[in-house]
Amino acid sequence: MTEDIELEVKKLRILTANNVLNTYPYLSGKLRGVYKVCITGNSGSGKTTMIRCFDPEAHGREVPRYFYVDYEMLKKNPDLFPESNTATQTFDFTVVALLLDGDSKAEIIKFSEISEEIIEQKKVKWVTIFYLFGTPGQWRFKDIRAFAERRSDGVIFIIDPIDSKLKENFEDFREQVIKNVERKVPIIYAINKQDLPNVFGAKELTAELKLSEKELFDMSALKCQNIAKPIIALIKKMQEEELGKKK
Ligand SMILES: Nc1nc2c(ncn2[C@@H]2O[C@H](COP(=O)(O)OP(=O)(O)O)[C@@H](O)[C@H]2O)c(=O)[nH]1
Ligand SMILES: [Mg+2]
Repeated sequence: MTEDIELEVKKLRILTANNVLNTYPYLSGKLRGVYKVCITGNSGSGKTTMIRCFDPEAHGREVPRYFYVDYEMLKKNPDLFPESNTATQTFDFTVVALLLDGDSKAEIIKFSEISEEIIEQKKVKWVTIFYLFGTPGQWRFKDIRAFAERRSDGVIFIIDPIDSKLKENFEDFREQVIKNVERKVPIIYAINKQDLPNVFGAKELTAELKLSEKELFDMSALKCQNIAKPIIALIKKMQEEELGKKK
């Protein structure tokens, strides 16, 4: 079963890469793959905020975070729920490209901004394209989340350090993600909200969450700080596994 899925996914990625090369022939010899990556994690962890750093227009449909909302009251008190008034109902989506130059300097840009001039100007050697799916984190939208996570090639898992049930939520949620992806793929974890004072970071949570240093990163989606690092680490892991260095 998993083998069939693996083959089907590979076939689809090859077809997509060929389509990309037909449309952007100047990427020939530089394209390192076209992947589906999902950015997932519990509701309120910062998925939408992170994706907007790459593409401000990438967001899906946002709905009131709570069922029973008095809109009049909310209008008068916009900070009533300081942790955010809305939650993602569908999913956030954008296409980005990771550019690597000859010195392995990495940069992520919106794919729609790519051009032959940029590739030349930046002396780009390798281009990796990602379809980024930001999932809805709320339980009531779990079926839409399953769709957004389905058959991803890699996962960025965002952790909210101010979640009072962090460990429990982390384990439950991860179990669902692995099930939804339908096959074993690399996962990189990012502890968000590092701009806040006195929150746990990767240093404190590595052992607690039974992860290794290499798969856990600190970031602040709000300030768009360190958001490329987890993605670059994910690519590296995906490509290493593809080349069969690790199983
Ligand atoms: N302080 C801080 N707040 C953040 C950060 N990232 C997201 N938030 C806030 O957390 C709330 C939920 O963010 P959102 O991106 O909607 O989370 P999602 O449910 O995972 O998509 C919003 O009020 C964001 O402004 C961050 O890095 N630092
Ligand atoms: Mg969201």
